[in-house]
Amino acid sequence: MKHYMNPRSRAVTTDWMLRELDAPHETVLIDLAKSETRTPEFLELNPMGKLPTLVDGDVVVTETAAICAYLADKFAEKGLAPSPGSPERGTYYRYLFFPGTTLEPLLSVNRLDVEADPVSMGWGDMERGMAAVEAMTPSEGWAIGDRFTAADVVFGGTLAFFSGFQMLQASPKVEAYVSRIQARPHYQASHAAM
Ligand SMILES: N[C@@H](CCC(=O)N[C@@H](CS)C(=O)NCC(=O)O)C(=O)O
Repeated sequence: MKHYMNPRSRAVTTDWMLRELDAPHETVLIDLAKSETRTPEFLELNPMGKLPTLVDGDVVVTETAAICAYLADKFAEKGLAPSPGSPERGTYYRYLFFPGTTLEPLLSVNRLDVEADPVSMGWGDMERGMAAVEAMTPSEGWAIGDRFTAADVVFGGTLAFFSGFQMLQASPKVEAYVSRIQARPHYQASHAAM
Protein backbone atom coordinates (compact mmCIF):
# COMPACT_ATOMS: atom_id res chain seq x y z
CA MET A 1 0.00 0.00 0.00
CA LYS A 2 1.12 3.54 -0.76
CA HIS A 3 0.01 6.31 1.59
CA TYR A 4 0.32 9.75 0.02
CA MET A 5 0.68 12.17 2.89
CA ASN A 6 2.12 15.32 4.33
CA PRO A 7 2.61 15.64 8.09
CA ARG A 8 0.92 19.06 8.06
CA SER A 9 -2.33 17.82 6.57
CA ARG A 10 -5.36 15.69 7.41
CA ALA A 11 -3.21 12.75 6.34
CA VAL A 12 -1.86 12.64 9.91
CA THR A 13 -5.17 10.98 10.79
CA THR A 14 -4.70 8.19 8.27
CA ASP A 15 -1.03 7.94 9.26
CA TRP A 16 -2.23 7.53 12.87
CA MET A 17 -4.70 4.82 11.72
CA LEU A 18 -1.95 2.96 9.86
CA ARG A 19 0.16 3.08 13.02
CA GLU A 20 -2.68 1.83 15.25
CA LEU A 21 -2.99 -1.15 12.89
CA ASP A 22 0.76 -1.61 12.42
CA ALA A 23 -0.16 -1.90 8.73
CA PRO A 24 2.72 -2.43 6.31
CA HIS A 25 2.82 0.45 3.85
CA GLU A 26 5.01 2.88 1.98
CA THR A 27 4.73 6.57 2.85
CA VAL A 28 4.89 8.89 -0.16
CA LEU A 29 5.61 12.41 1.08
CA ILE A 30 3.84 15.07 -0.93
CA ASP A 31 4.96 18.70 -0.82
CA LEU A 32 1.81 20.84 -0.78
CA ALA A 33 3.86 24.04 -1.14
CA LYS A 34 5.13 22.72 -4.47
CA SER A 35 1.56 21.79 -5.53
CA GLU A 36 2.56 18.17 -5.84
CA THR A 37 -1.10 17.15 -5.52
CA ARG A 38 -1.80 19.02 -8.76
CA THR A 39 0.44 17.00 -11.06
CA PRO A 40 -1.31 14.96 -13.80
CA GLU A 41 -0.02 11.77 -12.14
CA PHE A 42 -1.50 12.66 -8.76
CA LEU A 43 -4.78 13.95 -10.23
CA GLU A 44 -5.11 10.62 -12.02
CA LEU A 45 -5.23 9.00 -8.56
CA ASN A 46 -7.34 11.66 -6.86
CA PRO A 47 -9.03 14.25 -9.09
CA MET A 48 -9.62 16.37 -5.95
CA GLY A 49 -5.84 16.78 -5.64
CA LYS A 50 -6.13 16.14 -1.90
CA LEU A 51 -4.32 14.31 0.85
CA PRO A 52 -4.66 11.74 2.21
CA THR A 53 -4.80 9.29 -0.68
CA LEU A 54 -4.24 5.57 -0.29
CA VAL A 55 -3.36 3.19 -3.11
CA ASP A 56 -3.74 -0.52 -2.42
CA GLY A 57 -2.91 -2.43 -5.60
CA ASP A 58 -5.57 -1.39 -8.10
CA VAL A 59 -7.73 0.27 -5.45
CA VAL A 60 -7.54 4.00 -4.78
CA VAL A 61 -9.18 5.22 -1.58
CA THR A 62 -9.62 8.91 -0.86
CA GLU A 63 -11.34 10.80 2.00
CA THR A 64 -9.92 10.41 5.50
CA ALA A 65 -12.91 8.55 6.94
CA ALA A 66 -13.15 6.20 3.94
CA ILE A 67 -9.44 5.34 4.24
CA CYS A 68 -9.78 4.65 7.98
CA ALA A 69 -12.87 2.47 7.40
CA TYR A 70 -11.16 0.61 4.54
CA LEU A 71 -8.07 -0.07 6.64
CA ALA A 72 -10.06 -1.18 9.70
CA ASP A 73 -11.85 -3.78 7.53
CA LYS A 74 -8.73 -4.83 5.65
CA PHE A 75 -6.96 -5.53 8.96
CA ALA A 76 -10.11 -6.79 10.73
CA GLU A 77 -8.06 -9.07 12.97
CA LYS A 78 -6.72 -5.95 14.73
CA GLY A 79 -10.22 -5.27 16.09
CA LEU A 80 -10.56 -1.60 15.11
CA ALA A 81 -14.03 -2.09 13.57
CA PRO A 82 -17.14 -3.84 14.89
CA SER A 83 -18.29 -6.74 12.70
CA PRO A 84 -20.44 -5.90 9.68
CA GLY A 85 -24.07 -6.50 10.60
CA SER A 86 -23.53 -6.11 14.34
CA PRO A 87 -25.60 -3.44 16.17
CA GLU A 88 -22.39 -1.55 16.99
CA ARG A 89 -21.71 -1.21 13.29
CA GLY A 90 -24.57 1.30 12.94
CA THR A 91 -23.18 3.48 15.72
CA TYR A 92 -19.71 3.08 14.27
CA TYR A 93 -20.88 4.38 10.87
CA ARG A 94 -22.46 7.37 12.56
CA TYR A 95 -19.12 8.35 14.11
CA LEU A 96 -17.32 7.77 10.82
CA PHE A 97 -19.68 9.90 8.71
CA PHE A 98 -20.67 12.73 11.06
CA PRO A 99 -17.26 14.47 11.09
CA GLY A 100 -16.84 14.85 7.32
CA THR A 101 -20.43 15.37 6.26
CA THR A 102 -21.68 17.55 9.11
CA LEU A 103 -19.08 18.76 11.60
CA GLU A 104 -16.33 19.90 9.21
CA PRO A 105 -18.62 21.94 6.91
CA LEU A 106 -20.43 23.39 9.93
CA LEU A 107 -17.22 24.57 11.61
CA SER A 108 -15.76 25.82 8.33
CA VAL A 109 -18.86 27.81 7.41
CA ASN A 110 -19.15 29.12 10.98
CA ARG A 111 -15.73 30.72 10.59
CA LEU A 112 -16.91 32.67 7.55
CA ASP A 113 -19.18 35.65 7.83
CA VAL A 114 -21.90 34.24 5.56
CA GLU A 115 -25.62 33.73 5.84
CA ALA A 116 -26.50 30.06 5.54
CA ASP A 117 -29.90 28.44 5.90
CA PRO A 118 -29.40 25.83 8.65
CA VAL A 119 -32.53 23.92 7.66
CA SER A 120 -31.54 23.20 4.06
CA MET A 121 -27.79 23.07 4.69
CA GLY A 122 -26.96 19.49 5.66
CA TRP A 123 -24.87 20.60 8.60
CA GLY A 124 -27.46 22.65 10.48
CA ASP A 125 -26.29 25.30 12.92
CA MET A 126 -23.69 25.57 15.67
CA GLU A 127 -26.17 25.07 18.49
CA ARG A 128 -27.37 21.74 17.13
CA GLY A 129 -23.91 20.70 15.93
CA MET A 130 -22.36 21.28 19.34
CA ALA A 131 -25.28 19.48 21.01
CA ALA A 132 -24.59 16.49 18.74
CA VAL A 133 -20.87 16.60 19.55
CA GLU A 134 -21.68 16.72 23.25
CA ALA A 135 -24.14 13.83 23.01
CA MET A 136 -21.83 11.67 20.88
CA THR A 137 -18.72 12.26 23.01
CA PRO A 138 -18.23 9.40 25.45
CA SER A 139 -17.88 10.31 29.16
CA GLU A 140 -15.37 7.51 29.50
CA GLY A 141 -13.74 5.01 27.20
CA TRP A 142 -14.33 5.24 23.48
CA ALA A 143 -16.98 6.07 20.91
CA ILE A 144 -18.62 2.67 20.86
CA GLY A 145 -17.75 1.48 24.34
CA ASP A 146 -14.66 0.03 25.97
CA ARG A 147 -13.02 -0.76 22.70
CA PHE A 148 -11.00 1.84 20.76
CA THR A 149 -11.98 1.74 17.07
CA ALA A 150 -11.57 3.65 13.82
CA ALA A 151 -14.61 5.67 15.00
CA ASP A 152 -12.31 7.30 17.57
CA VAL A 153 -9.62 7.95 15.00
CA VAL A 154 -12.10 9.82 12.79
CA PHE A 155 -14.43 11.43 15.36
CA GLY A 156 -11.86 11.97 18.13
CA GLY A 157 -9.22 13.03 15.60
CA THR A 158 -11.61 15.63 14.15
CA LEU A 159 -12.45 17.02 17.60
CA ALA A 160 -8.74 17.23 18.46
CA PHE A 161 -7.97 18.93 15.13
CA PHE A 162 -10.66 21.61 15.42
CA SER A 163 -10.11 22.20 19.15
CA GLY A 164 -6.46 22.80 18.31
CA PHE A 165 -7.47 25.55 15.86
CA GLN A 166 -9.90 27.04 18.42
CA MET A 167 -12.72 26.42 15.95
CA LEU A 168 -14.59 24.30 18.47
CA GLN A 169 -15.25 25.31 22.07
CA ALA A 170 -14.75 22.01 23.87
CA SER A 171 -16.82 21.27 26.97
CA PRO A 172 -15.02 19.56 29.88
CA LYS A 173 -16.34 16.18 28.64
CA VAL A 174 -15.09 16.82 25.08
CA GLU A 175 -11.77 18.12 26.43
CA ALA A 176 -11.32 14.94 28.50
CA TYR A 177 -12.07 12.73 25.47
CA VAL A 178 -9.66 14.73 23.30
CA SER A 179 -7.01 14.28 26.03
CA ARG A 180 -7.57 10.49 25.97
CA ILE A 181 -7.20 10.58 22.18
CA GLN A 182 -4.02 12.68 22.37
CA ALA A 183 -2.50 10.40 25.02
CA ARG A 184 -2.38 7.48 22.61
CA PRO A 185 1.25 6.81 21.64
CA HIS A 186 0.39 6.30 17.96
CA TYR A 187 -1.52 9.61 17.90
CA GLN A 188 1.53 11.32 19.35
CA ALA A 189 3.91 9.66 16.87
CA SER A 190 1.84 10.68 13.87
CA HIS A 191 1.24 14.23 15.10
CA ALA A 192 4.82 14.92 16.22
CA ALA A 193 5.78 16.64 12.97
CA MET A 194 2.67 18.83 12.75
N1 LIG B 1 -12.44 15.70 2.57
C1 LIG B 1 -11.04 15.42 2.50
C2 LIG B 1 -10.27 16.69 2.75
C3 LIG B 1 -8.81 16.53 2.46
C4 LIG B 1 -8.10 17.87 2.42
O1 LIG B 1 -8.70 18.95 2.36
N2 LIG B 1 -6.75 17.82 2.41
C5 LIG B 1 -5.95 19.01 2.31
C6 LIG B 1 -4.84 19.00 3.36
S1 LIG B 1 -5.48 18.98 4.99
C7 LIG B 1 -5.25 19.04 0.96
O2 LIG B 1 -4.81 18.02 0.47
N3 LIG B 1 -5.15 20.22 0.35
C8 LIG B 1 -4.42 20.39 -0.87
C9 LIG B 1 -5.20 21.11 -1.91
O3 LIG B 1 -6.42 21.27 -1.77
O4 LIG B 1 -4.58 21.49 -2.89
C10 LIG B 1 -10.65 14.33 3.52
O5 LIG B 1 -11.35 14.21 4.53
O6 LIG B 1 -9.68 13.60 3.30
